[in-house]
Amino acid sequence: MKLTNYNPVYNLNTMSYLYISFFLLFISNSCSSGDSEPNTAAVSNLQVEVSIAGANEQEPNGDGSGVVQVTATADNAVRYAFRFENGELQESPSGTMEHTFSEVGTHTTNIVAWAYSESGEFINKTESFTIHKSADAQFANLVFSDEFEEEGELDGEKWHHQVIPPNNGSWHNDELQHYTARPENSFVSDGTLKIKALKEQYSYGASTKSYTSARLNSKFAFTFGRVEVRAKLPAAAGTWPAIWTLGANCNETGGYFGDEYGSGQWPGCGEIDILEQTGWDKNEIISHFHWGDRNTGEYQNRGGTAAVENTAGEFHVYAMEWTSNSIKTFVDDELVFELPNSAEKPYDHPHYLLLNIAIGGNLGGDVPEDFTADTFEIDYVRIYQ
Ligand SMILES: [Ca+2]
Repeated sequence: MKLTNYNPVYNLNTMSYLYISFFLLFISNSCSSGDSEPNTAAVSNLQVEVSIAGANEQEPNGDGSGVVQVTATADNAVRYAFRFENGELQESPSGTMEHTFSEVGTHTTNIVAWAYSESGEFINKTESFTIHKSADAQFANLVFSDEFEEEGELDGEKWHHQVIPPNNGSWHNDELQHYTARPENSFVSDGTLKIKALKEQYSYGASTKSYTSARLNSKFAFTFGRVEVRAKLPAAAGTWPAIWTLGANCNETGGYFGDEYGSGQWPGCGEIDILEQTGWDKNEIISHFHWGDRNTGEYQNRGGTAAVENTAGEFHVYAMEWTSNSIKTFVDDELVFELPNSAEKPYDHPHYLLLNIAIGGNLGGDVPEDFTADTFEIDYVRIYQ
């Protein structure tokens, strides 16, 4: 492996381009004079060059941006693929790819490169190197946001209403509500999203419930990043607000992504509860993780709580920072819980964001007779990578 100085406009040595071009020309000429049999030669001689942005003699581990350029070449290869940070295999017909590493600090990591022959046979190679990522550079790019500035309906480009009860006419966890797409249950006004739980008789098909609410799916899925949601929580007993994610491969009935990312089931696809609050303790918040172990399939869960005053009267920022090494949740920049991340957990593939209030059930508990309505108010949702 060779470390080279990285220029934002990818800077392959012009001479090597020329050399490769002449070489290809020579090969194709020599083939064209013979028969037209497909090239069945074995792929060999895989070379991987990793170029860390800003690396030089003074800063051999780079300029702190965490950006690398990787270039793979091999004899008789027609396409390539790379894997970064134990993530998903990413195809690269050209053999060149840029990647931004997410973990802050100076650490040794690796890139795995694959080269494929025309017949699909492949070889691979792992390159290890040390890279520096500064805290300032992490999560610097806003990749999804809603500030809720447009009055009225939610932005249909960003949000999906999940309304089909997936569990025989009901939702899971013995919850008591139906979710609807009606403006009675979710709307934007005065710069904030309101998710409103109501006491009312409402039927979905043959199933009638005594409460309604809204459950939103982001139409944006992402792997690694920082999520920030500034919100006021509902105050009433029996309400169970949540800011959370599911693996986009969770193919739940009525969910936005369907089988686009595969047909996984909970808990195998992974769940991150950035914020939950029970219906009986409004002075505490919960962060919790539910997942299925990739090796054993066994259900696992971990989580923590934090005391927070006045969650209904004041806005607080509920955040989550997700890398290949850890997932941390925060309230107003105070750490709530940190889960070490690793390959046996399903936290290295795209997740989407959910916002909802459930009524009653496992974490909502008893709903008082005099409950009529309550609101979960969200000033913004911002996702950075
Ligand atoms: Ca706002």
